[in-house]
Amino acid sequence: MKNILVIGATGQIGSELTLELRKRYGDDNVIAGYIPSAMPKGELKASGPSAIADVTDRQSIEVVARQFKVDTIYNLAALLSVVAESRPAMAWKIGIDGLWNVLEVAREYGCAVFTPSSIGSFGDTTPHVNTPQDTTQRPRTMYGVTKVTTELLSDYYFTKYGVDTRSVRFPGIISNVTPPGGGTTDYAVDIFYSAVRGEKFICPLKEGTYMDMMYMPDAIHAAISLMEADPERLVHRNAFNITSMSFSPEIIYAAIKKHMPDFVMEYKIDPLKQAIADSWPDSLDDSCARREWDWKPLYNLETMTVDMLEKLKAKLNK
Ligand code: AKB
Repeated sequence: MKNILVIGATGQIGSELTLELRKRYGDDNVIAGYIPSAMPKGELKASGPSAIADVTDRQSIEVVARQFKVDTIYNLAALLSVVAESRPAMAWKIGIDGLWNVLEVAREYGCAVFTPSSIGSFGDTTPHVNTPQDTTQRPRTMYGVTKVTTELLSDYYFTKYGVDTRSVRFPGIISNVTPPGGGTTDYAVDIFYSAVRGEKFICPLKEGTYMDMMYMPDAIHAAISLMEADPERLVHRNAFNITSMSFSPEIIYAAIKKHMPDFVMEYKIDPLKQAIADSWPDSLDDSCARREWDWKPLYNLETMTVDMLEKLKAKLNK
């Protein structure tokens, strides 16, 4: 039986991942790790144990690992790309000093560790179309710097100490539960909220700005299946390219407008977001993930759009 700690359990991915892990492994075996400024609420709080687990405080992670006999850690603590540019020191402290703390605890207590990387680990000099698994990674954002370092440090702990580290490069993640905060791909979530609220959407990125995206159920499925994968088959570890779809603002706008013909989108470009998006891939090649652990997304743009609109209408009483 697994005992799992999710660090960052109240965040965009953590809030849904924790509930899914509880369904699979039992409510009592999945601990929602949080920091005091982001306490679990509602179902997350009621359905299982929670504990303070602050990546910047190694002892807090160690206490939870010992108390709950943790054998697997999903480490989701990070600042997203746009926020990280305004708070680079904090991005490093959480992303890398924090990861170091998690890996040290994992080494001592024999835990497997999942720490996501991102399409943000690529940069201007990376091939942008069908970006290969193994290619140039020279990002110029602090977010990208922390993500490449995450990949390297996680690989280091695997080869040097045998810590079972695994990771994926998440694309933009679209969800109807917890909104993202401070990412470059956030527009692909915000556009759905505007559409359902009957508001005009002001798009911060130019027409023709392609990025990889994924619906949350696929992102959660990816994280769990990679951690369940047969280690003998894994040629790579940190981190696998994965994707479900690649689109630009006008394409997602058209997909929503098909169901909501009165919806209006206008452009007002945010130069920072645009520069970051331009440095990221247009589309990833995720064949290694497909080959090594049978990665296969369930949703495409159309099926995600239908589900997002339905769920958000119910959530916002529209
Ligand atoms: C961001 O936009 O910063 C994130 C990411 C793609 O890693 N959603």
